[in-house]
Amino acid sequence: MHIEPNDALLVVDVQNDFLPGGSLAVAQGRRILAPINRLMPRFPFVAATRDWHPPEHRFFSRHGGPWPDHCLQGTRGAEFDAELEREHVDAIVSKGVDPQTDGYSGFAGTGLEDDLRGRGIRRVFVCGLATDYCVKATALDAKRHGFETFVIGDAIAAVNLEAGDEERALGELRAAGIPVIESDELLVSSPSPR
Ligand code: VGL
Ligand code: ZN
Repeated sequence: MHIEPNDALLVVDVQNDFLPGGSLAVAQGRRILAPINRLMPRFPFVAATRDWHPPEHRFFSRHGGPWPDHCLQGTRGAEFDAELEREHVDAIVSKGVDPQTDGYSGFAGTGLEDDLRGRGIRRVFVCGLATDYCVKATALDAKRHGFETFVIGDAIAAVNLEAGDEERALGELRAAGIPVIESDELLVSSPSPR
């Protein structure tokens, strides 16, 4: 599968709090860094989302929600992982800013859809964290908005709050017409980096 001029890579929430040592760590999170760093320079457009919560966020457990405090605006936990090669990120999309809504999707309350349309993007490839929340929500929204959408299976990892969440999320994606591909399918057959 070739990477084409109207393709975008969406890198979801590769932030310290979602990686080992962070407040909402995804156990296998670091395995996604190498494939993401290989993919980014090959894509004509790369957007990185970041979870960017205010302290009063309703989804924090101290306000009755399911999550420990994470990705608080301006904190170290909200910074991108140091290994993520930032020079290949063209746009940063802050999400989860509204304290009343979960903010899982990179399209919720952001300018991402308009930005992609303005650039003539037709296909969207989603990678990052976490498979069962923000990757899933972002990919489902991309598809709903009419983009041909793929998820990159070796460049995502799940929280797995409940056993089986990862498999269920992948099943939902496939049922929505979103294929789960491997990074090598894109890397091996696509022409030179930009
Ligand atoms: C996420 C739980 C809460 C994610 C964000 O990035 O998948 N998960 N906030
Ligand atoms: Zn969050």
